[in-house]
Amino acid sequence: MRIAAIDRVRLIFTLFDVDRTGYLEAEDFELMAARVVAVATESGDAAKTAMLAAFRHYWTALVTGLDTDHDGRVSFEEYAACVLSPERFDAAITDFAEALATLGDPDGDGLIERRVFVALMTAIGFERANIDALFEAFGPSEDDQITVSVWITGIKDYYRPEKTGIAGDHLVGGLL
Ligand SMILES: [Ca+2]
Ligand SMILES: [Ca+2]
Repeated sequence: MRIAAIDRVRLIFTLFDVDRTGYLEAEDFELMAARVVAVATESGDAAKTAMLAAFRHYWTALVTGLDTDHDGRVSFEEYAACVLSPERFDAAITDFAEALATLGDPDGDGLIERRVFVALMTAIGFERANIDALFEAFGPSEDDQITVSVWITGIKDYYRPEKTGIAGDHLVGGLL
């Protein structure tokens, strides 16, 4: 099955509409951020604060760049336009990717254990089978860890429409 960027984007929209209003709103990002930070039990305050800021940065970028009807919320049709000009969201997505991966590395050794990865990705709302498939695609070490940099690259690739056959497609597989 060939996963297109629009399928990846659709999944993110569905997960990020935390309160199920059918729109992305500031509140969704607060709810999501709280949920993600809540499972990062081993992380320090600086990493949690950075994650909260990254979620807000991402929301601000989306509502600024995509809310074409200016109703203060982002519909799926509005959101889907992000695949047309992904470069506008590079800074916010990089910020988000780095904050999430940092949260996944509480001991700061540059490596992420599967259980921490699973906890964070489950908090975002992905299915366990998809999370494990993604972790495998990232090529874990013998002691079942992936690197922070591989995860950051994986997150950024996920949002790049020209990328196909990427590790992140495992998050979408089985859901379409
Ligand atoms: Ca919503
Ligand atoms: Ca709107």
